[in-house]
Amino acid sequence: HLISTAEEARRPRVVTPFPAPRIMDLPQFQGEHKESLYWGTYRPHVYFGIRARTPLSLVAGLMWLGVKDGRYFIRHICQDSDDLSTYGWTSHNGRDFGHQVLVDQDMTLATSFLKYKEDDSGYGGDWAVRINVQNQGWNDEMQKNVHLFFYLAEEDGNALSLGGDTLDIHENSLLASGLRTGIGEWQLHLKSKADLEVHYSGLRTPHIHNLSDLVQENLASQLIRFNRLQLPDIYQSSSNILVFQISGRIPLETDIVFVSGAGENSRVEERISNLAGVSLTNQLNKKQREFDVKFESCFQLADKLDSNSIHVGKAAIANMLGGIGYFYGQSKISIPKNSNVKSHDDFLLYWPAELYTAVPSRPFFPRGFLWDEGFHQLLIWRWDLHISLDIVGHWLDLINIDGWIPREQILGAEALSKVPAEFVLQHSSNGNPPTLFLVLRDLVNGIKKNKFTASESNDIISFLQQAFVRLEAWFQWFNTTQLGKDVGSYYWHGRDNLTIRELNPKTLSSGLDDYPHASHPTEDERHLDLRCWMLLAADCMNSVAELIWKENKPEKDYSSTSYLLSDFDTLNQMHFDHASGAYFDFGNHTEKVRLSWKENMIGNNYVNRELVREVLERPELKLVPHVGYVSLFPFMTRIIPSESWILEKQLDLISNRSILWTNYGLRSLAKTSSMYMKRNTEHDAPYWRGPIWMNMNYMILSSLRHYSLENGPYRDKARAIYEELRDNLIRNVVQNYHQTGFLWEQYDQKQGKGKGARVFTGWTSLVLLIMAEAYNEM
Ligand code: 6A9
Repeated sequence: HLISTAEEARRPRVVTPFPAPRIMDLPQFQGEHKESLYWGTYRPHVYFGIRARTPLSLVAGLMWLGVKDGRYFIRHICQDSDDLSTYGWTSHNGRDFGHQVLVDQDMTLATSFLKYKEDDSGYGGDWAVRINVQNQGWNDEMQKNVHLFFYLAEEDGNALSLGGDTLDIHENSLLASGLRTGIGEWQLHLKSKADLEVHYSGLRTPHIHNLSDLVQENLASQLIRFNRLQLPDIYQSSSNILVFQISGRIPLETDIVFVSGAGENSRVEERISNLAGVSLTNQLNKKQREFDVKFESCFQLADKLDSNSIHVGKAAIANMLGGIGYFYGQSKISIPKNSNVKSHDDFLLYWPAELYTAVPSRPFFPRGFLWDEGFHQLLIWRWDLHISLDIVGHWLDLINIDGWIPREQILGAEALSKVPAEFVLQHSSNGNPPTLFLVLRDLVNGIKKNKFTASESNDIISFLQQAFVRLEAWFQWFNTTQLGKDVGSYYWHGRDNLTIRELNPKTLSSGLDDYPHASHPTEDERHLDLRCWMLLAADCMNSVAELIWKENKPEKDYSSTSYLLSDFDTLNQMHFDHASGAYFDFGNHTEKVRLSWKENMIGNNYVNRELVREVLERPELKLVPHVGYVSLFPFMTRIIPSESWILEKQLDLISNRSILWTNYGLRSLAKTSSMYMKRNTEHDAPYWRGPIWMNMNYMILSSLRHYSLENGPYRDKARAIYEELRDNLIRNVVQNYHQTGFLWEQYDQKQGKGKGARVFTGWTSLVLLIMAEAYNEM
């Protein structure tokens, strides 16, 4: 995997891997660890899907026919427009068990997943899926039957064999079989007590990302020709896709069992019956109890919270783990400016890469996002350290020779099919907050405080030793490309300084998209959030170095950077505004901007009208007076000494209802800001200009908790605010969940209503850590 020198010479730097041993090649990620994570529900973009953590896998998935207003619809890929009233994992352990409930109109489907390895099993073991369908007071004849479609598809094109020409599952439960390198012979069986009809369709195509269309076309042509809603029972020669239509009357339950290593004398019959019927019920029940016990031992909520909240807490961790995906493919990278790269396309391809990662939202953003992932891991490491290390390792292996990691990972055709063209290309000038350091800092502190077993500590240390050069490169990337003019100043590079259509040019790389920085991007800017992220990074590098190198600390010294960035006086000189008691960005700025309609004419002919920005005053270099999440970064980073009057000022800003405080959490931008709830363009509604976001509230809450435990004059004040903010956040998310069936991307600051993407089970799930009062320690 290390590329040869000749190849390196031809390869543009931006798509050249960082030249160091991969983290995923560490022994801790091989052997039993790797095998134990082979099969899983790693296809978060579909309602239910299974694949292996290998580039070209045998994949499985479920579709069903939903009925709405007397019409049928294929349900398969998580789509908001399907309008399910709720869906998501109610339990999932990230490894061998999960239970999901989906409500589609009057129909409730439950999908359970169980994995089991026996001595006779092939690599990765066997698995079972239980599908249970219930109706809640249906009234329509059509709804008494349900049509499920369970499919298998070979991404590498291998042919799949059909169990028999006519599928009578009461005679013979075998649906399909095949052969795969690694796992040997395998078989798929259907076991059910219900009276089911099974039909099939075998297809051959390399494109498996539009399976819903294939099934829909198949069904439609049958409906037209024979007036029946049933797959044609046709098997194209060497089909690599098999779809089984399982139809029956509701209520209905069916088990689907996959056994690998299914050669002779491998006790296939016995293994299948162990994974179906009563025996499966027993195993699922046992796993469910284990999940509940582990949940309590990890988060200890039983004495703290009511059952409504605990229910949401469970959904949070279950969806975080159940949302973990495995992706494989090549990112598309825009050709860097000032490079002499020649390419036929307008992009370059990153090297083919695997990514095992959690995702922010199954229907909206079912792929990896760099800074989201750091927040996800704050939950995951507390549940399963080795899953977390595996995920962070995959991300750090994506670093290129310049120390850059693409922010959004769109790997493979399935992932690509979910992204509008204009968002696909990744720009190598753009960063994204290095939140993975939040996780690493937790792990280092956890070792210091003996939170881990000896073998876990060893794994973390060897991980960090292998990761260190990559982390250095990552740090260096920020510390060179994102530098500001003054010593110790940084700004997010790449803001558009030519645009006339934005009220305030966006800063997508910061992760806070439209949160207002200076009105006129220049090199004089100093961004408070990035400065604080750099402090976190330097501080973390320093403690990692101390932990893993002991006396032999390498030459590069992070303590001086960390010292410089945590210096209170310097911070105040560069960013503190005495008049308001707030911390601000610095830059070329005016408050006097507005959007107004401009009519475009050619001669006397009206062409169109557009919203453009008017600047009514010459911008000047000064502090940029927006109070909001960015101004709280020094507070979040705990640079402010606990006895300083400035701490009291921060507490006042936080708790002031006319500024940041609401009954549902803290606003992203103060009510008093000139950009508060302002649209950025005709089409861009306010996003980080008012609504409440959980990731930032979690960070602020962590610091409130910190100051409530430190000695100092404002300790009690911090405590009171902490308790109230925590209550507000939990109450509102729990209430929204019970009202709407979902966790949301953000919450509206006026009524607390969920906004943006639903089924946003990424950082909104941090509400569980807030329930558990599990925060980052420094
Ligand atoms: C748009 C449209 C189906 C925006 O949670 C992921 C990111 C965050 O990292 C970022 O901080 N979200 C936040 O401001 C969502 C980003 C979606 C961008 C891609 C594609 C697809 O529509």
